[in-house]
Amino acid sequence: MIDCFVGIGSNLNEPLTQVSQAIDSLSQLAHCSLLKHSPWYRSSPIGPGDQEDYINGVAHLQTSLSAAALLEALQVIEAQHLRVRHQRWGPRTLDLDILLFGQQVIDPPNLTVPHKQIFKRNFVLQPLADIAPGLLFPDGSSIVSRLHSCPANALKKL
Ligand code: A4P
Ligand code: MG
Repeated sequence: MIDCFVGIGSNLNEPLTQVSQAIDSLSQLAHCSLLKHSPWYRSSPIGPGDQEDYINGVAHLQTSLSAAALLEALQVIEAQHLRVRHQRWGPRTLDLDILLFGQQVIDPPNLTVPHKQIFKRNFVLQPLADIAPGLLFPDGSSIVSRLHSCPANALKKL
């Protein structure tokens, strides 16, 4: 089993309901066990134009799936939440990103792990630190040092 962290975000159609339902869906994923999830945070949007605030959090799973199979399973859950992709970094009902997949480094095109924006986003690093305070990234850096050097973006624990 591989320890995996999944970033959860929503800023459309009752985001708190979306992210809570996402936890239910993650807890039922085949070949995965959901170990825990972080508290929820309200965060200012990073991306184009006039968007609502996001609700963000992180889930810790153990899985026997490959990273590619897990991505497919997460995209099925996104689709169940009627996610429509219009615009990069645009508003969304549900975004599920693979933040970390064990200590694996996975290169593009289809999947980049660790997630390419992870170190710039406190709405990812803070909930990750809440549930995995001793975490080390594949490059040997710690969650504590990464959070310390992350740009501050408005973030409120719910
Ligand atoms: N993909 C590559 N790596 C991954 C990965 N590690 N996890 C590919 C998941 N998917 C990954 O993703 C496009 C493609 O990225 C997928 O088909 C997959 O093959 P997408 O979710 O359709 O597109 P996107 O989310 O619009 O683009 P991107 O660059 O993934 O955006 P992010 O990084 O997900 O950011 N502001 C706040 N406050 N909170 C947020 O949660 N989220 C975003 C989206 C922007 N601003 C935000 C937030
Ligand atoms: Mg995404």
